[in-house]
Amino acid sequence: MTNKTITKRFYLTTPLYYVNSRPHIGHSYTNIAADTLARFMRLRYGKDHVHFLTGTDEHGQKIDKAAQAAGMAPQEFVDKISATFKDLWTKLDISYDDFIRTTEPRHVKAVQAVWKELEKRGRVYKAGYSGWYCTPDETFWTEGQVFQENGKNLCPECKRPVERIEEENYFLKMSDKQEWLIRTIREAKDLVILPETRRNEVLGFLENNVLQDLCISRPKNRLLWGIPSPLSDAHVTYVWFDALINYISAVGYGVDEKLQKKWWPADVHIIGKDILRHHAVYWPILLEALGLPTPKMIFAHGWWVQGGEKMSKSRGNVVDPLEIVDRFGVDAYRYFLLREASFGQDGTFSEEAFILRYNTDLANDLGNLLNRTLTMCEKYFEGEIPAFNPEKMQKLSYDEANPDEIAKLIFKNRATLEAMASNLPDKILELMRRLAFSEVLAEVWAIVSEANKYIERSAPWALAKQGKFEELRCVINTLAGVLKVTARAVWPFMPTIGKEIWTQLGMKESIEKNIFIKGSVDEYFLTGGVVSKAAPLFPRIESKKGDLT
Ligand code: ME8
Repeated sequence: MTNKTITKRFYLTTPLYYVNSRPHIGHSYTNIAADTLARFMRLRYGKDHVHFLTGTDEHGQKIDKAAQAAGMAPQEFVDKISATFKDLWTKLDISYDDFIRTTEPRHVKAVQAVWKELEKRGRVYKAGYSGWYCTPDETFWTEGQVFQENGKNLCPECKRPVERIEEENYFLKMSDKQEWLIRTIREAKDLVILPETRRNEVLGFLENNVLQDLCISRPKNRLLWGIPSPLSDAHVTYVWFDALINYISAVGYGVDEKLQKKWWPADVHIIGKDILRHHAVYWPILLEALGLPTPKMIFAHGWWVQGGEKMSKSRGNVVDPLEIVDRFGVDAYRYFLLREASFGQDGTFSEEAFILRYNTDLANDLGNLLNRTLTMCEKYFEGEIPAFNPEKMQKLSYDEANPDEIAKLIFKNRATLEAMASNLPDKILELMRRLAFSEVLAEVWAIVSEANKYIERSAPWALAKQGKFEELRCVINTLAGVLKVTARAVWPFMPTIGKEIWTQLGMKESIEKNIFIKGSVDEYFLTGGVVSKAAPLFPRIESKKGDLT
């Protein structure tokens, strides 16, 4: 999404989540971020020009084992868990365009077509494999990569025990593409990796290691739960090789060339930093081997941690999104995740931090601004936002015979707020190019808090008492203007709340309209309109320690 990569269509993806257990905060974080970006891009390019893909990763040893532990057949098990992801996305307002499951026939066909294409291009071969396998990460490791502790061999990534494997497998050639990949990542033209630290991490890995060829199969006598290899009756596909292909199988690889051309290459793969290497090393090389372009951007965000450790089901330190949503609402949850941690950095989840943000940013700053504005419309202007005439106010403020210092100040502060609002769309655009969600929200809140200060400084209740109605009009119209821009700016982050503010302000047109056109928000600072009665958006919450975890 650098200037160069902006086109009139936008394809974004999330990882496909393993269905060995129910979704937790971490999974919801990636999908909320992707959803926000998708909504934002739809405002700019139009609904039909954005394709937002998510889904579930359903093969492999880990899922096979989980199904066995649950006493269920794998297919029955994955159907059940995949549905819990879908349900959560509905609950969290995730507006995906497509949900792909790796057990679907369209995916299976594409994976087999990829195998055949690679064989045709001479990129795969069969050989004996001996090494280590980490089931929780579904990752192969060499002798030198695992480490020992208390007589056990452990995975270098997740520090859990690995198992010894000796078997015949298929491999994808990697090392001859290493130089090409280093060059491509360095140039950052066709493939941008963000944040910068992650890009450096990948380059460091590529520059200090000779790439091993990637094992892409598992023998059927060890594992049946996989996509059959079209080259061998005795093998199924290695789960990571199968999973990565979803990004092209969902847009018609091997069956619909026109559709594939429409969407591929993806504009951004949003992932967590745990799966950076698979996406930034194996995936581009696989695509290059197929003769396809690489994704334009890979953004690897940070982790939600608890007690200093990554939140994950196997570590038993996860927070259930549904529990928080039931208590505090979907939009507060979406807001917290995207505001609390800068996208790319780790974040610490705690109930205290959640409640603090809720009460401060949502209840006090935004909720009160709306409440005070609507109440004043009700009290002083019979439930209407007063329309505003700049000329009258100009005259009043600068009347030389009778200078009105208060009017002057109110008019000047209005101009500051108007300028902030009118610059906001450009600022947001710039920040969204780097997926800087938290910084976007900080910009919006800067204007919200300036508007709250405007109320204090202008003391509208005193203006009313003194009969200064032109000034009062100016203040209230300005506040409503700020709120209209705020509603639109926060809508991709908080779709329900954005809409709620918008309709309470009496706005009739759809909120889903492009505000990223110069001058498109200026009219909000002139027009009036009938508002609804104030109803609190975010009732304050009293902290009850230790409830969430
Ligand atoms: O890796 N904090 O699936 P997965 C932030 N199937 N994000 C987190 C997180 C945390 N504590 N925990 C998980 C897989 N995530 C493969 C992917 S893609 C072709 C195949 C999020 O179920 C984050 O996006 O383990 C991370 O990359 C993803 O969930 C891993 O999900």
